[in-house]
Amino acid sequence: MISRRMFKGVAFAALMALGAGAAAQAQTLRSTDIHPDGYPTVEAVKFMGKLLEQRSNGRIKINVFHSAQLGQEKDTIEQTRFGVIDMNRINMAPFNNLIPATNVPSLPFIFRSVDHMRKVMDGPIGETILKEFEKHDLIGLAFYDSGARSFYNSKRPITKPDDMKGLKIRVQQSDMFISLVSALGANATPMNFGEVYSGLQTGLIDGAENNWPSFESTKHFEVSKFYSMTEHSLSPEVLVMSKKSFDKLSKEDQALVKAAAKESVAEMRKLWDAREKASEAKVKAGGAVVNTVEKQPFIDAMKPVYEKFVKDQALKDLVAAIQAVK
Ligand code: BDP
Repeated sequence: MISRRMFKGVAFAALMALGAGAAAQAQTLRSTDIHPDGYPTVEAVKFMGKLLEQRSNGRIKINVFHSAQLGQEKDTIEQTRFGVIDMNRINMAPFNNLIPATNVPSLPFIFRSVDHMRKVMDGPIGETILKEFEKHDLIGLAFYDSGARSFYNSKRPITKPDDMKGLKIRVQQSDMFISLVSALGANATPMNFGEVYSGLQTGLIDGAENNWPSFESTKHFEVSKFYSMTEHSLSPEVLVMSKKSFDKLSKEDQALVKAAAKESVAEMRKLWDAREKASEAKVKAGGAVVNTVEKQPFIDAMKPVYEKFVKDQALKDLVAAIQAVK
């Protein structure tokens, strides 16, 4: 026979267990991306979400708010730091002013090739840069590819640095990118990604710079047809988590999140490589006028950017370490 007292005790324990269960129960992380549904970065985070859901038996999910539903990149950084947004897939450039080390992989011509970039970002140098985010209430989870950024404009093909003189070129909100464009004699205009199409259309700006998939998905090629393959920056994408949100997870769940993020990188690259080709074909069919350039004059013209942004020893060491990766 169970006494009244024992029954009470059992019932209490059962309630507690229920409570604990509820606390560790289903939680959905809100992740932001300015790109549209189907874009490789958006799909990669969804892929990560599926892994997490499986491995946590459905407890942890990710809801990807694509198409800048939660705001433009610069604004979402603050919201992620405060924990209003749990995760953010964003380019390195909007972090350049806040986190000095993020300038390094955004630097003009720092990488010899995509393979070089992948090797560096996957290795200890990448880890060092991810760690830097922690000083700013963020957990750096992984880097994604962003192809090569090249200039496009509505006026003329760019074949040499001189052709850039006087053009009004939109850049991301990064002093380093302002300086990179200024080094060519163009006028840099920092602007949100979402405002570039109308900026081009109204003539507020003459051009911008980006990779094939972004040039295509934004339809910028419709209003800015000269796309010149300067390939001046491979500035990677980064996936970060709010430290506030991360700290709320158990140690085990934190490990799950970190592993799933890392595993989404290979998937992202697979999607990216295919999308680059598809976007190139689409843009060309859409009437873009594409030209190649001799890179050396651009490399030379952008040297002052290094002098200005790679001043302290830690950054100098990072640059040297990247260059030493074979
Ligand atoms: C795209 C990046 C995105 C940037 C955008 C831009 O994926 O994160 O914000 O360029 O130029 O390539 O703003």
